[in-house]
Amino acid sequence: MARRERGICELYQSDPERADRLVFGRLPEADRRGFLKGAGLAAMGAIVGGAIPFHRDMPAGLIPAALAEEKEAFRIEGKEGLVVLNDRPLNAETPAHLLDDAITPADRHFVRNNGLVPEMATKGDAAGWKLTVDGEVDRPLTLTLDDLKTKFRPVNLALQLECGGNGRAGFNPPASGNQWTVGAVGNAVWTGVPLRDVLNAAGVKENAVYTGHYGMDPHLSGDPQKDPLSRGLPIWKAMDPHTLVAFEMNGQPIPALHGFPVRIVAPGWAGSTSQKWLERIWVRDQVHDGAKMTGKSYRVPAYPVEPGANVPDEDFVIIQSMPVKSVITWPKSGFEVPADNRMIEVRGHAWAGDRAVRQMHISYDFGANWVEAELAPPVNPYAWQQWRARVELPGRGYYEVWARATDDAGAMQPFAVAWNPRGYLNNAMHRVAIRVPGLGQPQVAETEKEAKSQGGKE
Ligand SMILES: Nc1nc2c(c(=O)[nH]1)N[C@H]1C(S)=C(S)[C@@H](COP(=O)(O)O)O[C@H]1N2
Ligand SMILES: [Mo]
Repeated sequence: MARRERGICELYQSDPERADRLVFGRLPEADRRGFLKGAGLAAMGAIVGGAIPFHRDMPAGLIPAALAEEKEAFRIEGKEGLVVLNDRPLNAETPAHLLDDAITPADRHFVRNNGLVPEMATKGDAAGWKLTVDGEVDRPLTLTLDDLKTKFRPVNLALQLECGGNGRAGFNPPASGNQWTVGAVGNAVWTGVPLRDVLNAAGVKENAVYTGHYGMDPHLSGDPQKDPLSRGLPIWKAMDPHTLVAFEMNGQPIPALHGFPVRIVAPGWAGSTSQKWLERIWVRDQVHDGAKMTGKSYRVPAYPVEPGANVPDEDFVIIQSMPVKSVITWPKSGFEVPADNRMIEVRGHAWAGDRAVRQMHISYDFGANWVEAELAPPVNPYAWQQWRARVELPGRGYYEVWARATDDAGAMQPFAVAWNPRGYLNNAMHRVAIRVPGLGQPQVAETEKEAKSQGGKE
């Protein structure tokens, strides 16, 4: 197969015919039906594991279900149940109901790569690894993993990490990029050294304003001169004691996909600022201008724009803190509640960038009434918070449970979020479908309406 610059899923979305050609070999341009002839048909047969009797009716550009289910490219070892959005670079999100744990296990933590996984990470051998700290510092440093672990005081923190593009699938007109729904978020326990302590050991000069981070991941093109991603932080965020140079995830060496041996964790900010496979911290006297710091990458217009607007690059600002948000992890969307026992528990997590969540509400009548949920404090700053509520559905029918978090500045999740060109920062409320099956007349009884008209319950 030819070297692919883009993943199969993305390619099938944007150019299905070209994707077919790449996967199955040359195909006649004009005749899309019955395209599977000769070598192409044989190749597809080999891939799906058998001849295809109805190949004449198989639409061009269709990813065969067998390929989607079986092939390595669509499954990630150790990440069962995650939905792969792209295989090159690798991007996978977690279905909401698999995010139920307070601490996200590594095998359920979403993956977002901009380039390829570096060889050192795949091999899991940090022997040759070094971290350089240079630029606007008094004493440039070179640290081994051992130096990091022994010359500084490590901390353990549960930290929420959310991709800036989580929720992109909800934008209209659609924004290009991974079509994340709700699952590009996680909350693992990270062990590491506060970035602040590393910077202080090097001595940050007065004129420093930003850090620039470099990882070991190769660019998709294979060009060693190019970085897939090099992000940074303003000095004040780099100096926050919860911003870590981490070397363990949930008590284990960081898995290859999550940045082995060492990564930044800048909790509460767009996930892109949490540089994986870290090898250099360049302290700068200007805002870092590495790969995907400029243009429209991880940036949004400085002012509200109408959907579909064409906004000039110079009007974009860098995304920093993520907005208040929550996810319903139970019940799973589509859940059926028995008609004779309609009391359900609804639960999930909530988080709010650099802030804490102050209140959590749920509605099961499309937002007409809201019930306050029990909300736990974070186990430490920047950990997501658990919430739960018990509600009794009034009778048979179709319901949606909506969840809405409010942060400690009073900001709430909206029903729908304002559009932006690259589809970032979608913190619209999560909704799940619930059905109470049954025969007979709907029982969303007059009594309910009466209760409300007599002053309401909530
Ligand atoms: N070196 C490097 N670091 C990176 C990335 C990358 O592509 N290369 N992706 C970033 C993005 S966009 C996100 S959302 C997070 C995802 O972290 P995870 O894959 O551990 O969930 O890593 C960030 N760090
Ligand atoms: Mo991201």
